[in-house]
Amino acid sequence: CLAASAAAQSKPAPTQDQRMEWFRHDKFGMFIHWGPYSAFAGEYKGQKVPVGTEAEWIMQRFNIPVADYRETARGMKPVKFDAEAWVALAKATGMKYLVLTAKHHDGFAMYRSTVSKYNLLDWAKFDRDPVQELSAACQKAGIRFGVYYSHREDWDHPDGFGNNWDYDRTKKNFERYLDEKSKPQLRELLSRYGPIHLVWFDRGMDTPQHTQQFIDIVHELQPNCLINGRVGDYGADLMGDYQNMNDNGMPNGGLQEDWETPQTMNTTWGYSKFDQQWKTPGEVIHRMVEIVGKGGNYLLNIGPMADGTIPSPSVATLKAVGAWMQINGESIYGTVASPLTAQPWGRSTVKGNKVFLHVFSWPADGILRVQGLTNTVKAAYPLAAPSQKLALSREGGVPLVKLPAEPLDQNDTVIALELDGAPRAEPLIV
Ligand code: H79
Repeated sequence: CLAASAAAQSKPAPTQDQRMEWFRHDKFGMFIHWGPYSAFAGEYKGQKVPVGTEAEWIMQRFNIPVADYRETARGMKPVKFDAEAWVALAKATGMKYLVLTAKHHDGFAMYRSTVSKYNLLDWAKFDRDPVQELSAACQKAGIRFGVYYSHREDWDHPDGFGNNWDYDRTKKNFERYLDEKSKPQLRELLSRYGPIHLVWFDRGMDTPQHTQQFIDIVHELQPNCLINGRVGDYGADLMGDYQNMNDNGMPNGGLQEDWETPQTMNTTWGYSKFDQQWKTPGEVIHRMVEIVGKGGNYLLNIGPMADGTIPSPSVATLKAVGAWMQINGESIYGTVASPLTAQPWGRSTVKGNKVFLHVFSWPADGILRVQGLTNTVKAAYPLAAPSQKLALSREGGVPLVKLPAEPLDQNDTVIALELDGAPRAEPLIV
């Protein structure tokens, strides 16, 4: 009886491996940067945020006074916001998780906060809660929902980090900001919206003590929730569940820890009406394959407009990526880092006894040379036409695959190889 009640009381905390399971499988998520900066759209009193830099930093870049920024925030009316349509787009793209900026550095909460009136419902009098709606839509669609929360940086609160144009740096009481706003808001997000699968912190704490306080809050309220590596940014050991690359960063390869890279579709995270430097579907697919082939996750950002419209070039690109994923998703989900390095024709991903060859540029002679692979190859076929078995041979130890006459996809034709065991590679020059 005693033992039974003890067991009911203290369910053992999940191990890190258990918490990480979905993340390791899912590989591809949608990041959403959306807040009052979206209403500025890259311009303040005729001053333009340079294309190639972060439009969501407009308040800091032009030292916009809090009072001014707050006026624009008050006008945010996302009448076209459609949580189910956003989640449907993520799903159609093949994304498995979604992370919304619940509060970015500007300090504005995109949900009903009782901690601070500076939020979409109380401040802008928009009577809908995007965190609630997206959380519900994600649950319905089987997408994992996460929140971005700027825990250290806050340019609205007098004691928050970062705003030294309105506030005197020497008079700030950072602990007060943490106690009054940052920690209580994190608690709200983790206790009011059902399962939160990931908290994505940014510009982390500069002491391990502060970092641990935020980790403890997450573990207390949602033991299964993941915490990204940027919860602490002081350069010591990783304290989150996985490591983040720099914004838009790509590792050379060979990372031991779990990792994810956040990336943009143009060059900004928050919406800018000036930035039309969109990546093509091919570029997005090639990045995804490189990231996943190096063992990482791809968190790809959209920057909706203030009214809730997602810029149409990004929608078109995501749909094209989704069409490719529909056919080739098997070569992305549940894969692990490939032992093969980049090849003249493309890259590879690995799952069990299969290696997926991603052919970005079609060899002129129609023969695919798989440099470095030492396994016996049992069968080869395109993922887009699995019944089409491809002829195999070997030349000086290098496996050769006779390709179909034409690429089956203009960006990436995936050829699956069935091997005699897990893929092995000759030591390659890294
Ligand atoms: O949320 C996104 C970015 O806002 C955030 N991380 C991603 C996910 C971020 N954190 N730090 N940074 C970006 C570094 C930003 C530095 C700069 Fe700037 C912002 C360089 C240009 C704009 C500040 C303002 C320094 C120069 C101008």
